[in-house]
Amino acid sequence: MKKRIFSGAQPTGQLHLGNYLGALKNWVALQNEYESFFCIVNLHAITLPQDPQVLRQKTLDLARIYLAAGLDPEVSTIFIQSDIAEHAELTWVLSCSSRMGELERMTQFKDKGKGNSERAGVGLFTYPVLMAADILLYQTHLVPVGKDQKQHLELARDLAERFNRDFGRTFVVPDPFIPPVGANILSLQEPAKKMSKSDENPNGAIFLLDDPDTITKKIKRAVTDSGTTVEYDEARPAISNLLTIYHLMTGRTIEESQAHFEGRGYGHFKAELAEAVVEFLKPFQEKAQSYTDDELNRILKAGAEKARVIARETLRDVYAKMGIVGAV
Ligand code: ATP
Ligand code: LTN
Repeated sequence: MKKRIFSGAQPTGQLHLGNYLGALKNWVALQNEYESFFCIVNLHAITLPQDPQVLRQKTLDLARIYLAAGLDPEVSTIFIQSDIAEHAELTWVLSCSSRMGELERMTQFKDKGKGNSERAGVGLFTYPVLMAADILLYQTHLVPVGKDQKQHLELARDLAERFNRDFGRTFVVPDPFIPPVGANILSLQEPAKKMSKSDENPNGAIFLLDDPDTITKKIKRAVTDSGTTVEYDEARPAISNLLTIYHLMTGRTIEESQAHFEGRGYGHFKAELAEAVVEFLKPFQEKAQSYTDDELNRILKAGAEKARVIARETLRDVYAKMGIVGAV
């Protein structure tokens, strides 16, 4: 039997190169080797306020991005989180065994709640429990994510182990898959932070659907460290980040890339990097335009039907083990 992978992204903002290089690229690379589930996590999206009209549109747009990135609906199960009610149900169960202290330690809650727990939404606080439910429902072995999700994955493992200890073996304990390169693409404007779709400054991120002009401008404006050589050096995060992107876009190793730019300045490097990103995104953008809403809805419906069978089976087992029985 193939092992399972599960991952997801939120239908908020626009997906950027960080999301692609840290997550989607690996989903595509792993999809054939594993039994694969990729979810559009719209219930996570509402942990911050969303415009209903926009959320509806972004949900379908994210399916477009998944397919354009190379997820194959014949191979992978692609679905919308809210189509499977079991995600919300298992969240309740797991929240009863989660501790306030362990959720308070989650750095994303501290960041997104802006350190003000008096005003932060409860959904933002329990967000990692919903994420654990997503993963554990499908008896997932491996979860390909970017580095920022590592702590959430540890919580999912702890909750699985706790439940297995208290009620007998029920959940597979999932492992994270965090790529050695690309798991933490940095903002082009503030290289101390990760590239993020919720960043107030849109110049910090290259969005997957940005046009060539915008991409070129953003790269030209990207901050660089003091120094002039195009070299990978942890003490120079800005240029190292750009070089990492170049490496991942072109397939040239970091060493080959350094050799290629030896004796040339930042200006030359940035022009070639912009060209590489534009070339890389062109076929992706063409593919993203090619799906009709009907096609997407058909794929998502078929995905939900497959996912539901497994989610039901897991939740039934959970309830049975806990003595939760209904009258019907
Ligand atoms: P953002 O901070 O950009 O709003 P998010 O983490 O809330 O992003 P999701 O769409 O849920 O956004 O993330 C999808 C995937 O992208 C996750 O696996 C996450 O770890 C990964 N990811 C997000 N930002 C980066 C980044 N800068 N570098 C690498 N991977 C990233
Ligand atoms: N929290 C994740 C998105 C997410 C996810 C998941 C990722 C929700 N459920 C399950 C992997 C597995 C984020 O990237 N912001």
